[in-house]
Amino acid sequence: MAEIFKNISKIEYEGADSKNPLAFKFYDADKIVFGKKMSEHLPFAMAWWHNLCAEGGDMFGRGTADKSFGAKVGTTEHAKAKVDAGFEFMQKLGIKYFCFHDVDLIPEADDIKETNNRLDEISDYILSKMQGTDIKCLWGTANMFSNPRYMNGAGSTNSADVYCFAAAQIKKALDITVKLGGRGYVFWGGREGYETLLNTDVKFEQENIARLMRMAVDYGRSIGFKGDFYIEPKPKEPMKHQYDFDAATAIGFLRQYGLDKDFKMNIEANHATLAGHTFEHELRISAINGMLGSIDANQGDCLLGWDTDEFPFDAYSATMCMYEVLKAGGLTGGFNFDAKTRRPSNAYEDMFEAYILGMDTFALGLIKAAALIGDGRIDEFKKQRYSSFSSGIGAKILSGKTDLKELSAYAEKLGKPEGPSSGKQEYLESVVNQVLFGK
Ligand code: XUL
Ligand code: CO
Repeated sequence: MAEIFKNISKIEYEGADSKNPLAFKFYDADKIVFGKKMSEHLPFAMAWWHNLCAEGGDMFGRGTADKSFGAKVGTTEHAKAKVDAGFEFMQKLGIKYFCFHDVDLIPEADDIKETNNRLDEISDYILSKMQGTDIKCLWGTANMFSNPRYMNGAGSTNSADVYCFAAAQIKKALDITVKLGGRGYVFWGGREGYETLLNTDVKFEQENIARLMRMAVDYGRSIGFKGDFYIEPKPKEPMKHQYDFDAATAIGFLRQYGLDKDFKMNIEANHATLAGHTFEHELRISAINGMLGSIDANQGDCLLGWDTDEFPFDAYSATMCMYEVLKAGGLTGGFNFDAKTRRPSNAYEDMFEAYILGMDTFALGLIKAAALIGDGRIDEFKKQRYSSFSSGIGAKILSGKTDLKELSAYAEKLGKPEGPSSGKQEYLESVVNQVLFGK
């Protein structure tokens, strides 16, 4: 088969002093950091939709990038050319996973039976490409937001017929995910929300979404899917309000409907910031609830109010992310670059340079997070900060063997509390800078 990215050879690690744009400066796959190979800490994935499908169109102009890969767009040959391009791309970068929506793989037909036939054919082709490589599927999902039938939602639709189409798409996407050995299955509810409460029965819609998720779990388990289901929280866009607003909301929803044993979170950095949170906040909330599953690695622009899906460049943010991931003991999923090159970055090299940037940023984040933990000052400070609960009345509170009467008597005896001690934020921030930039 003809090489597609002709002037680009395998991307190698050349180190921080390299000036070669097509080399890794920080990502050194086999290097041991914090007890494991970098590649084990960082199971990177390629997002089929941005990398192989999106041509850079926006609301004001059409695409600028050529993603035909030598075939006529919209044909079976094109679907296969995307697979060829994707595998060549992943192999050249040393990426071991990919993520997909059903309709990223093939053009959707008018009749769902025909769509499913196309999905069977292309997934056979992907499977044949996987053989002889170490490339695997990280997660699959069904696109239940682009087709006009989902204008009122998928699980949250007012139309029982449309609900059945959502169910059919999930069933097929699960079949393919299992066929390709996927580690996870994602629900991102882009249309699961509302534009106005005037026409919306929130309780009814949420119960119907939960029913659909329950059926997905039951079907998935019945065909041997052993991985995690994920909710990918996002507060808004395209809907004004989305039910999976943030990790805390999604975790509450899963617990309410008894889905928390089968689901974890897929946290996307840009979704976190749209919800008014930091990336690390969403990771922390997921981790402390035992639900940190996977990550959509990208970044937003704090000056813009929408999901810009930029390749991660912010080394502070990546460090804070990897600090949370290391503290949580790693991910069961991976790091999917749900990110697109900027519209004017329309050359093949830009696709590679974007992934090099993303992989290097997370490698840097990993190295620096390990250094922060190794330095120990932050963890030690945090431990000390709560030390009044290690003995005396504090320990009694933690044991649960006290009550308001006893605590009130204790307070009256003291008359006035000591402290509390300084939070020392500025000192801790300077420790971070020292670890990041000191020699
Ligand atoms: C949309 C988004 C999706 C999900 C998968 O903001 O992040 O691409 O990752 O449907
Ligand atoms: Co995403």
